[in-house]
Amino acid sequence: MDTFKLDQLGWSHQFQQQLTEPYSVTQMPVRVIGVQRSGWLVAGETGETQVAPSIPGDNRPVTVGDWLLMDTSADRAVFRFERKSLFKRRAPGTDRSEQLIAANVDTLLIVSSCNQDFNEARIERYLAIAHEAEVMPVVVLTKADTVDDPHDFVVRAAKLAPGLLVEAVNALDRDSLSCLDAWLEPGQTIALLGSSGVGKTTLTNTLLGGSQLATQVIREDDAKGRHTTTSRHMYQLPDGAWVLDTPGMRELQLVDVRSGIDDVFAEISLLANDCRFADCTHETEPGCAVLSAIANDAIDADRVKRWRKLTREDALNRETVAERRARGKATGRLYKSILSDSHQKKGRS
Ligand SMILES: Nc1nc2c(ncn2[C@@H]2O[C@H](COP(=O)(O)OP(=O)(O)OP(=O)(O)O)[C@@H](O)[C@H]2O)c(=O)[nH]1
Ligand SMILES: [Mg+2]
Ligand SMILES: [Zn+2]
Repeated sequence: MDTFKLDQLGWSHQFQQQLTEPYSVTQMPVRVIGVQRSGWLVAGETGETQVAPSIPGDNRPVTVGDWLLMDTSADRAVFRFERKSLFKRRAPGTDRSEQLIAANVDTLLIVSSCNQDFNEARIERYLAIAHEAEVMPVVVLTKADTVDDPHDFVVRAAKLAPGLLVEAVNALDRDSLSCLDAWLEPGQTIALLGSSGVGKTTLTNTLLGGSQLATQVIREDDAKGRHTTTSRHMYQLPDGAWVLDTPGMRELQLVDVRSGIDDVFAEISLLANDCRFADCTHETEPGCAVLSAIANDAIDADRVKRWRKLTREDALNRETVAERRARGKATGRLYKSILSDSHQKKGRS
């Protein structure tokens, strides 16, 4: 079994300094490299092992990429280290809880492709998450080999955040991925996020170098006979970096990313400071700096629409369930009073 030096796993002073005393001989920092229902797959100086998915006295969720302190005598995790970075989203469905995607990532590869999957609004969502987590984003446009000229896609993507790096690649060809080598230093962790079918696993396999793909990558055939990733897992590349492959996300609802959104849409959010009203919605208000910039063609009206949508969504998703219920009730009462009011008016007329 492979054993790891901690620095190869991404250990750094940020984690080290969280230890207030030297850990005992039975304690060992480990990194969560896979999350399954049955347990956490962790890697450390003695190799890979599976541990029970819980920490006594700490029921906060753990995600792939997390650092844990393990008690080897009891074979269980006893402490989770504070994270360097965290990606999360609002879970789809009715419970709308927060769902952790990955922790302690150094570089986020936002994977999209040079075809119908390419979607500015979707890339902006991932960018907001990266900016909020203060993780360097790189947009990787796959399937560049399937179009005559990927240049148009690259130009469109590069406009989506100030200074954004965009690379067009063929995920099946290692040479075309050499543009990513700068992010693949030993101990670095890169995560791949993007819709299903864009090529995240293909890219991972190509970086891993052919032979390992059959055994390392957990795949399942979906209904269309397509391979689709069903769990999150980190893989160590031959050069010592870690790649975190994730299942494609159908829906990426943002939560707590207000400052991330402001960074991604900097040209708009900075303008908004000049609006006459502090609570300007940039829709009809007089003295709105955003509306006048649109009128002068200084900013892109479509991008403003997407910015408004994300800002609203973030605010809504930030509400706790209790707040949502309270608002639901209040809205219900409001509707009732409006209805009874209008009945009364009708009654009078
Ligand atoms: N020609 C070409 N095909 C690609 C490229 N990237 C991915 N593919 C193909 O696209 C299909 C889907 O790729 P996957 O790597 O499984 O996509 P994924 O993002 O992992 O999808 P999920 O696991 O469902 O999220 C496969 O048939 C790949 O061979 C590329 O750059 N060029
Ligand atoms: Mg996959
Ligand atoms: Zn305004």
